[in-house]
Amino acid sequence: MILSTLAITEVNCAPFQDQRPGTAGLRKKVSVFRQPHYLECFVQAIFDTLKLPQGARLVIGGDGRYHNTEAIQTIIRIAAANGLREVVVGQHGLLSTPAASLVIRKYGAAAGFILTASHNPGGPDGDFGLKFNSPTGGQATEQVTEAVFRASQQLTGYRIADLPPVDLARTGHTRLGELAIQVIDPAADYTALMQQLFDFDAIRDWLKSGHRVRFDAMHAVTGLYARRILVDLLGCPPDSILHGESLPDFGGLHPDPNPIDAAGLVAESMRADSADLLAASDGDGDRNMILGPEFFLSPGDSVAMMLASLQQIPGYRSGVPGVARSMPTSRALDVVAARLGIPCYETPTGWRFFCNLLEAGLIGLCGEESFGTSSAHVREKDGLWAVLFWINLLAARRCSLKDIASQHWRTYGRHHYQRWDYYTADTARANELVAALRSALPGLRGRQYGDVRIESADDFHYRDPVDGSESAHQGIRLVLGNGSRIVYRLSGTGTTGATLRVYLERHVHDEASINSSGSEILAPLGNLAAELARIHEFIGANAPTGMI
Ligand code: G16
Repeated sequence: MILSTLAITEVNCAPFQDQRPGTAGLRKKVSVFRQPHYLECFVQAIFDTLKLPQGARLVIGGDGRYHNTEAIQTIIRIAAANGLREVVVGQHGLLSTPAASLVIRKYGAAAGFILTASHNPGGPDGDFGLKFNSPTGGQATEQVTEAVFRASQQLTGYRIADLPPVDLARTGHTRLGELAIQVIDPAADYTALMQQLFDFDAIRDWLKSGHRVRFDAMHAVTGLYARRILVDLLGCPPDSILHGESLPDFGGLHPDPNPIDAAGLVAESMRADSADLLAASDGDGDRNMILGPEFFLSPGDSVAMMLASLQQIPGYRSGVPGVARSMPTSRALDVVAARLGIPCYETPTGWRFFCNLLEAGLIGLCGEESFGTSSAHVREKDGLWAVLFWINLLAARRCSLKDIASQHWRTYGRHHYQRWDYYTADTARANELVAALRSALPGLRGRQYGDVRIESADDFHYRDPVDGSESAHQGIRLVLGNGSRIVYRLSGTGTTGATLRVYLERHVHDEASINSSGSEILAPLGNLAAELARIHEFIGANAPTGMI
């Protein structure tokens, strides 16, 4: 159908008051996003804020969750009504978050819309989400997302073009009047980049010599990427991929790659016939969990060990100028960076805080406790990239994951690490708990608990070294004298209630402590953390609702 001009309708409606983006975009129940005008208003608030040039190019893709394709059609119509003239969209509406970041950069887009609620459950009763990225491929900054929120509160309506649905099933170029649409293969650019970064020949040889990989795509977006890379190019048998079909409700799974939600994979890793590397990714493909036979690699260790091993990976042989981790992430990375004599930046939780550092060339590797790791190859965290890094490293080192970790700990000491989560439906009480803890900070400094002294207690405040922007109240941290640390913050990704996250860490050096279980080493610290924050008193919890 050829349209000569776009017919645009101005729709008047009342603003929504709950469109403040969280840690990574706006996440709500599907039913909230499906309310009349809800998505439209949020998208209009983004365009009002970004003020993109007329004729600009937009990238759109999502993790395939329920409501993905309908929302894409709506966004295309609003984009057209707001002057955009080129849209690049993944086939079937799919783009993993890291692939979207790459495509935004490669196609010189003015912005990207990524439709995902990440690891949150999908389906009609699940969650939906939308985040928008800048031309760098990185997530919008906190300043921009706050400006969008303010715009959303003042909105009086939105503009929408009268367009027929775009055929997302076939790749290629089409035009709808003045709007040019390109439907792309979601995996092509990403696969080509992975071939440049990693030694595919060495991996193929390693696999041919009998080593095995098992990848759980959790019925989310990475199935198609994993098939293309692991099966088609590297020669893994097709049954190496578990839950490979992308489904709108993720097959009822909770697509969160952690030992609780990917318990099946953990069980496989404990079997005598375990694969050499087992891994999982999340809804939108930006998270990763890495396991070996009878071995779980904690995310903080993973990024530290990557830094220590860069020389083994073709794309990283020239090293990195610096590294970064989010504040609650284990300080294992700091220890390796110090040994290498490069800076290690500490940022607030949220991948967007790494983006300025990456863009300015200050860092080349970064990671988070929440199963996120990546490098300067894109501006998002990247699940499959991390999996390929580890496969490449195993192929280069020709030893087990456990052996690599043991050697690392003998060299740098081990950071035992756990996160204890406390969910409550009562958000107000969770906020009161944090406020009370914040006011107690001055009194906590210097206090002695048994043989441990609280050396410092503060509320993390970040000043971006690139643009000087400030972010306050980014988590409460207590640094203790025996190499321990406790961090508290409220999750920014949930859609109901509140989750208090308590991050526990202890750096140990002696052989016996290195080989002890994290639970044993960290239990006293977790109990002290609960006591100091008066968790039972505020939210009635006697024990964490989840431990990772
Ligand atoms: C998002 C951000 C991550 C962040 C995580 C924290 O992850 O992209 O950078 O570490 O949230 O989650 P919470 O606020 O719940 O602790 P994702 O994978 O959900 O986009």
